[in-house]
Amino acid sequence: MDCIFCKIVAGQIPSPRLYEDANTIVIRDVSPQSKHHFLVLPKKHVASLADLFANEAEGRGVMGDLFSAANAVAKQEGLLTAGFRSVINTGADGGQTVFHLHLHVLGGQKMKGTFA
Ligand code: DGP
Repeated sequence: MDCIFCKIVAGQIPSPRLYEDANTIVIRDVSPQSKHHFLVLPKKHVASLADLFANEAEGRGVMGDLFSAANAVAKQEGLLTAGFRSVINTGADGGQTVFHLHLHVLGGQKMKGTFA
C-alpha cells in the first residue's frame, strides 16, 4: 500500500518519534500550524475516522490509544497546563489530505478561531 504514514511507521521514511507505545507513534507535522504541532498515528493502517468505526469495538480502542498518546506527548512537551488543541480531519470536506488516520495536537501558543 502506498501510504506515507505507513512508511513512517515502518521506518522506511525517517521521522523522529516524540513518543511511541505498542499501538501508536507521535511525530512532528512537516508543515506546523502552531509552535508545537504533532501528529498521533495508529501503527495499524486505517484510512480515516469514518473507516475506523466500521468495527465499533476496534474504533473505541484505537481512539482511546490516540488520545492517551496525545495526552502523554502533551505532558512530555509541557503543554498540559497551558492547554492544547486536538483535531481529526475526516474526508474531503473535513480537509483530510493524508488518508491514514491521525490526530493533530497543536499548542505552545494561544489558539485563535475554532472552525472554518
Ligand atoms: P490532514 O490535512 O489532516 O490530512 O493532515 C495531514 C498532515 O500531515 C499535514 O498537516 C501535513 C502532514 N504531513 C504530510 N506529509 C508528511 C510527512 O511526510 N511527514 C510529516 N511529519 N508530516 C506530514
